[in-house]
Amino acid sequence: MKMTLRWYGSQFDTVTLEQIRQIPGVSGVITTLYHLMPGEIWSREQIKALKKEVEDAGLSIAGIESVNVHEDIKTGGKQRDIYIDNYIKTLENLGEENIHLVCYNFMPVFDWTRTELARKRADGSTVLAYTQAAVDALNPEDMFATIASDTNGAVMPGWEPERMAKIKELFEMYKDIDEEKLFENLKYFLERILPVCDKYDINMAIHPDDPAWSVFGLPRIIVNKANIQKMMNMVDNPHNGVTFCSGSYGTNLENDLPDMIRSLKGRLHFAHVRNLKFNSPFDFEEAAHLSSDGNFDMYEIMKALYEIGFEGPIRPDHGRMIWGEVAMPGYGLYDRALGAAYLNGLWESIEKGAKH
Ligand code: DNO
Repeated sequence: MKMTLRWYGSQFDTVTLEQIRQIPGVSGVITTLYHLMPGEIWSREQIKALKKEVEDAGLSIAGIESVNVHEDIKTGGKQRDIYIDNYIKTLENLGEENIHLVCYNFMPVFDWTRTELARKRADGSTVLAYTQAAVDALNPEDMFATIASDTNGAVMPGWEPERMAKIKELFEMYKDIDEEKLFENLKYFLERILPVCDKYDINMAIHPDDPAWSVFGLPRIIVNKANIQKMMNMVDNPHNGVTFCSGSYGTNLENDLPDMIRSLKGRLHFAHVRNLKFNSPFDFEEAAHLSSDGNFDMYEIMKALYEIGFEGPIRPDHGRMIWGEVAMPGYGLYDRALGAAYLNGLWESIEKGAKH
């Protein structure tokens, strides 16, 4: 595996490439052109400039998170072919610049959903948290308002104000879309983009829905082992793979995370590893990465990745806000650096243990 950190670009991130470079064992970043909206073409010049900036800091681009998918593609709207053509053009430009991993999601309207961005834990740190009762009590517009007031000035991925301004329209687009239809639209999209992924050896890594169930009555499909198998079988191509995100699949306590990892051998292209602490099955908060701070056995998760011969990029995921840092919730430097060091430590001991 290759340890990386997510970086939103110098205009958007409080964390610098110089700081990332100093985290032991981190050699690459997972990044994006954060200012571009879903559906826009990423030009070669923009990609080249991003690459140069990262490489000048002594790091490499290990993959893109995300090239976002336009809602017309997810809903099978009238303009989907135009937006798929744009997506293909972006993939070609990434391929020409030697970038071989693209993380994306197929979540309707909202990307990840949390109900609190700064829940205080006993140690004084603040973390992202989710309570189903809060979602049930809010309508989507109010939900956006509560999120927007708590972001430490950052634009949260998937919750861009431009998109949220159109939230009613977006919900309208999904009124006839059920899970089956969403799967069909995903299939249509994948069938069109995979030839270009084959040509440039680009691994597409779909991110799970977070939380792994329907919110506000919207269909959500990338939620469990059976559905991932369905997604992979419907377009059976090794470039059609997944991002394994422990904190997203792990929201549903019925998902057996190490077992899911083992079932993804050869199709798991990217890993997000983090821990969750459950207060009840429908109230959880994002804990420190350490196993004992949450509900997941991080050793078993890393061991499963090791056992399937995972060679792709991995990143510590959302961190707690600690030591007075002010940053995008989940994406500060300090706790993610601790997470990277811990995951590297687990990996080293698993690897050496296996060789002895
Ligand atoms: C949240 C992230 C997601 C993820 C996208 C991938 O912090 O895990 O926004 O990047 O769903 O497309």
